[in-house]
Amino acid sequence: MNHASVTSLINRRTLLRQWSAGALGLMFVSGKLPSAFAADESRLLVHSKAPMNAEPSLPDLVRWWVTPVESFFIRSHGNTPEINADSFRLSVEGLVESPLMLSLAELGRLEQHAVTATLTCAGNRRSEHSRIKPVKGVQWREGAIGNAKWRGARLSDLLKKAGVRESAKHVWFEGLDAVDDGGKTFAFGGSIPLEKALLDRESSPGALLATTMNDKPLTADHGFPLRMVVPGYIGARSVKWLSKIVVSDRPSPNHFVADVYKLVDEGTLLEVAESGPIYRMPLNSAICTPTAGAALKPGRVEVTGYALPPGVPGVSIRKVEVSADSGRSWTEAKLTSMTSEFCWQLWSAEISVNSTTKELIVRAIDSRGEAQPEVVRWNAKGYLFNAWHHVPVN
Ligand SMILES: Nc1nc2c(c(=O)[nH]1)N[C@H]1C(S)=C(S)[C@@H](COP(=O)(O)O)O[C@H]1N2
Ligand SMILES: [Mo]
Repeated sequence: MNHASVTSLINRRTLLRQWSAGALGLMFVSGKLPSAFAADESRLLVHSKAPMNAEPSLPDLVRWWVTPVESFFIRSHGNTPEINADSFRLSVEGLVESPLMLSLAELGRLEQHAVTATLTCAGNRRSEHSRIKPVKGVQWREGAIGNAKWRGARLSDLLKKAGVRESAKHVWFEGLDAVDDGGKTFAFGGSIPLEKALLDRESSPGALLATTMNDKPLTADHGFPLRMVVPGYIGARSVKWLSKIVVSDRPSPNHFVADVYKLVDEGTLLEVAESGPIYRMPLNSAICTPTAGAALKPGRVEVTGYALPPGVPGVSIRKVEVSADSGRSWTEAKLTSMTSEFCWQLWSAEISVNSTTKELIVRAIDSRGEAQPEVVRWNAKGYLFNAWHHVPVN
């Protein structure tokens, strides 16, 4: 079977599944792709519909500390599967004493925990890498980030129930989607070190098996009925449509762990083989208002945006600084939201601009005193862009 027919088969299967689910019948008649309908596109800039990749505008993004689902970016590599919650099962296997096969009701009987945590795509701000030298992939602006309240069982509790063997070092996740890549079709997968999975803190579980987002069941695009949420890590480790957990002595061999999410200069096979998977999302910040190209009147201007702590337990944002004179002087921003180790920090600053002001710049400093880098090394896959954010203004 060639690549194109595999794709059309998957689309057809998805269509049939959704058709039989009944809910999207009218959309089917209108002839559009169902994957596009699960999202409220009116508030998102859609990079692609199949797979669904979309981000909010920056002024919309920082309107709330907890991002409404309608303004939350969507990053999917394959179809958005329609899953029957009644027949859904999560399997837990590998290096465990008792493999498990759990329904959603059974998962719901584990102690439930809520956490507010920010999810950021490793490719957030990729378009800025591309300005240095073009990078393939979704050209994300600064909006592939969102902060939501998630609820569900802790991964650590599930692993305790299964009984982790002594040789275990990593936990693999696998979704129910079908991704086409390099002529093959397979499920998206992720993997985290066991230590991270067990690192429950008062403010946050090491990793959560989330069934709700902002107090409502997950939407199809965000992983219904079950997804991982791994606070502090790149979004790719928070596997959606989660159906399988494997405990192992090594990271997952899934393409998205073994090959994709790595920092490489040119991306040769050797370089990919020699570098490890990315886990943490580093310190970052972005100006969200005013937006690029805004016409500013000389005088005081309010600048707002977000800053992201480095995903290290106990480390939060200490300071955010804005400059209107190419970094010669800096104005300290007011932190306008809650401060939490795995959540973004919203901020606002009043700064003077004049007729010579060409751009606004922001940088963040974390509670260890580490500052966001002024420049960042270009990498072939366009990940982890976290240089000072520059916004040209008139
Ligand atoms: N099964 C599955 N899980 C996935 C993905 C995917 O394509 N398939 N994309 C990952 C990536 S790269 C990111 S950034 C986040 C995005 O989550 P969201 O779409 O809910 O914002 O989901 C992750 N989990
Ligand atoms: Mo991502």
